Amino acid sequence: MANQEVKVLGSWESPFSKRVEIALKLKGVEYNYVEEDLVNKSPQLLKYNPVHQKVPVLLHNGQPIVESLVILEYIDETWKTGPSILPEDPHERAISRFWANFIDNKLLVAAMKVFRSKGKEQDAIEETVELLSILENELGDKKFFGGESIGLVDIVADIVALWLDVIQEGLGKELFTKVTHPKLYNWREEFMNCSIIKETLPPKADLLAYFFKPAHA
Ligand SMILES: N[C@@H](CCC(=O)N[C@@H](CS)C(=O)NCC(=O)O)C(=O)O
Repeated sequence: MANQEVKVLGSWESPFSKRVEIALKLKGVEYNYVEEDLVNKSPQLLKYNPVHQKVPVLLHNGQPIVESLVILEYIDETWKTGPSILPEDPHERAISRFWANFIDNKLLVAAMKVFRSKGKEQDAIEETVELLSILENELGDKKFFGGESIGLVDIVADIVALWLDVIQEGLGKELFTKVTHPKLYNWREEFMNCSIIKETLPPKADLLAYFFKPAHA
């Protein structure tokens, strides 16, 4: 596509923003990145995402698309270069969407309860561990949720690979380890070792410092 302008309004510590950057890089799409200050949101962010006022926002030739899962599908449908993010088969596509929603609407909700209670809500810890086991079961013996290559569920699970690890380390509470969730653990190693993932996700130490600084902790 010639003469196209692609811009991402994002935040360095946001797993949702990082999903969009990973997808654009997988597709080989060049983009301009604008770091948003979420404490002092820019007029641009409020204009382009008036409903949620959140990052990420993808601007494609000036047209805004918001909500990371919606953006990932838009990217896959718009740029046919590079690997497909969703499978071709309608049933497999539906299954991928189901697990992407499971991560955001079940797993993340439970993990946020753990984070907000500073690890004190034992029920939330147990629920998170159980939901991770369900996700591990879905992964089975595959290298990635997408099979041999990274797909929608892998990208959405960036939050599991890095942010959940930050939560467990920051709180000193085990959520998933090599012993409790061996397949998910191996998946994380494979995922974090991909060059695009390495160059896109922030260092764990920076996230630990950010999420466990006195204002948050
Ligand atoms: N469901 C949204 C979640 C996006 C989200 O929560 N973004 C956070 C950063 S991690 C944000 O912009 N927060 C600003 C706020 O809540 O005011 C998505 O998938 O894009």
